[in-house]
Amino acid sequence: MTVVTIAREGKIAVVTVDNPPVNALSQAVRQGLCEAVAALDADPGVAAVVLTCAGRTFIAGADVNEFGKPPQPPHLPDAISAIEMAAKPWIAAIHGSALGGGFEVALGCRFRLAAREASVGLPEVTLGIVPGAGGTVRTVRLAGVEVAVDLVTTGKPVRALRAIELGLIDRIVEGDLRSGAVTFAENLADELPVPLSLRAAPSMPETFWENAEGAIAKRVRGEIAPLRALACLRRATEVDFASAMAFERTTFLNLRASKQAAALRHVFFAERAAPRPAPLAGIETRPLRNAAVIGGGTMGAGIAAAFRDAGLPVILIERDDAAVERGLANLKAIFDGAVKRGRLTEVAAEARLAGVIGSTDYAALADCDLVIEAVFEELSVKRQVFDELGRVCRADAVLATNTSYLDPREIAQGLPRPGRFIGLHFFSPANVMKLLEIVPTPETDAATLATGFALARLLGKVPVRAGICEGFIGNRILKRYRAEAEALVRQGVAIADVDAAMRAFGFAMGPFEAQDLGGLDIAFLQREGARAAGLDVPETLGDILVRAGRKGQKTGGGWYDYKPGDRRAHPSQEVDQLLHGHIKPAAALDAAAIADRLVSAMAREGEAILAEGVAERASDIDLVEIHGYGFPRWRGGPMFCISPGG
Ligand code: T1G
Repeated sequence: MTVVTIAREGKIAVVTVDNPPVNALSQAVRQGLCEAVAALDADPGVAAVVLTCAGRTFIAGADVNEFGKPPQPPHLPDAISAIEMAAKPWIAAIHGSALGGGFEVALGCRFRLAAREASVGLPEVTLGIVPGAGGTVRTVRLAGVEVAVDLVTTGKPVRALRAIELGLIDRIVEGDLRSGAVTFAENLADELPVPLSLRAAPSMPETFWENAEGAIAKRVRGEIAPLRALACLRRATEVDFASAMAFERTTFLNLRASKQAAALRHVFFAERAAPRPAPLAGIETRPLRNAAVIGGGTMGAGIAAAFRDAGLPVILIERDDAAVERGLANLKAIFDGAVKRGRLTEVAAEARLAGVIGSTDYAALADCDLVIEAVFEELSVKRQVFDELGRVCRADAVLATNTSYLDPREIAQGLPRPGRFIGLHFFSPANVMKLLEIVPTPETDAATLATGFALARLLGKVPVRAGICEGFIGNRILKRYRAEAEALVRQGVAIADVDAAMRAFGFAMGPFEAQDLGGLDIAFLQREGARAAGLDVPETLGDILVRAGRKGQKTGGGWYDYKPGDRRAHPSQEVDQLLHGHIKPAAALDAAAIADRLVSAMAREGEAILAEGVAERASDIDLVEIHGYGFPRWRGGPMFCISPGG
């Protein structure tokens, strides 16, 4: 298949890249571009060249599938240099996303035009690398250092309207992009902009670089690429173009072979595989035009907010009017918070809330496509809800539970047409956390399961299918992680050392700090419930603390002490006294050994989960840990960590 074609519109040549699905810069595309430069330079009838792409997007970057292989010529920097130094000016016409190598190609063009909905970016750091074809060197020359630092070290793409403000593109084309670009090319001024490689680079004071480095180091918690990208940007302002390109390329090739890059590629492909499980290909999903949530507490309100963010009209059901008011107030607080953080305008927040109807009447659900309950984690309470839903909902409505610990089969017992029932386990805050554990029962039919995945795509969630066991995938591994952390403390390792080790590993918080934030009593009540049910559940160190009234930050103390109004954790003498006799004398263990011990324990539980078929593939477990439990993305997940490449 020819991936690069040339067409003529008068004296304008239109070069089209057509390499589905996202026009990645495979060897064939690079070859085709180089040949197009040579052919068009040699054609006296051509005055200028428009570069466009077929399909849904402009070039989305280098072909990530080629990363594990030795680079094949023509290399991208050379292809871009050929475009930049071509005798005829090239104009990039961008639709969809111009990302990574795709934006670097556009930087090699004399002009960058874009459709209004397009976006541009250099997301290489999200793959553990840096731009490898001039992204750092040309962007500082095009848009200045501050814009380049933000674009390259965060990896966040920029929408066209913002990109033009930042000087990253020259013009937004309304209407048909191709004809707009051809018209632009036909009317070029005689004097063309100087190619970026020939422009001087701006310089910045030492303090700028020191501050930038400090801010990035604080944000990335051990991730390498953003700081290496900053070093490339700095070099681009301090040496000539060729030397800066060489430095960038060396950095790129060096990082491409790194463990962090391998981990981030693993996550990249895992995230792309997750929303479309092969067994569900071709299965028709049920309609998702509206939804309802039973229960307006923290989880219910968060789920309703996620539905509203996706544009679904929502009915919120609560047991009485006062509870309905509280539920709506919880929702309002979520949207107000988004306004404060600049994520929503006031008008948008009002529209979000206006799309929610609060009610106590289950009859209002007669025409709902999907209903999810998020009521108290008590079997009898949940059963009552499904008795009502079974009575009022349509036969083809999807009925879901947000339970995190109960057995969905028991919740669905007695429900008419159980094929429409499924577990959809959201994570708090449900409108923010990306993970969605999808838990079918043996009765769940294929259409309902496929609809669960369709809902995840609609909400922008990362869906992972989980089998039924206590805690499904995520909470089961969490339980193992915490038990292993406690085992270290029993061995004499300091609580603060365990937390410090996991922060150094890349987590935002260690296991004990996280429990103090969430509350030690949640897991305690579960264990007490199991003990009351006659199960032999050993006493944990956490139980000792809860029995002493230490439930975490909310009681001023858990594993640590907290001063009123201050969330900083302070080692606690009372904890030392309470746990005295349960822990061995102090034992030193270095941070790497602690992290290795805890991550290995998570991975072993993951292996058991895989062996039992509770998870379908190891990468799903990694996605659960990364998108639900704060496992550092650049580590790839516990299963990746124990894999040969990890
Ligand atoms: N290479 C190879 N395959 C890619 C790809 C890429 N760069 N990007 C996407 N795909 C595949 C993906 O695996 C999936 O395949 C299909 O395309 C659709 O993707 C030198 C070295 C463009 C915004 O980081 O952000 O350039 O599962 O489901 O939601 O400096 O894909 O169907 O078989 O994500 O519409 C930098 C990565 C590379 C962009 C489209 N570029 N891609 O999102 O579709 S590094 C990136 C994306 C680089 C240079 C360096 C998104 C998208 P399958 P999708 P989407």
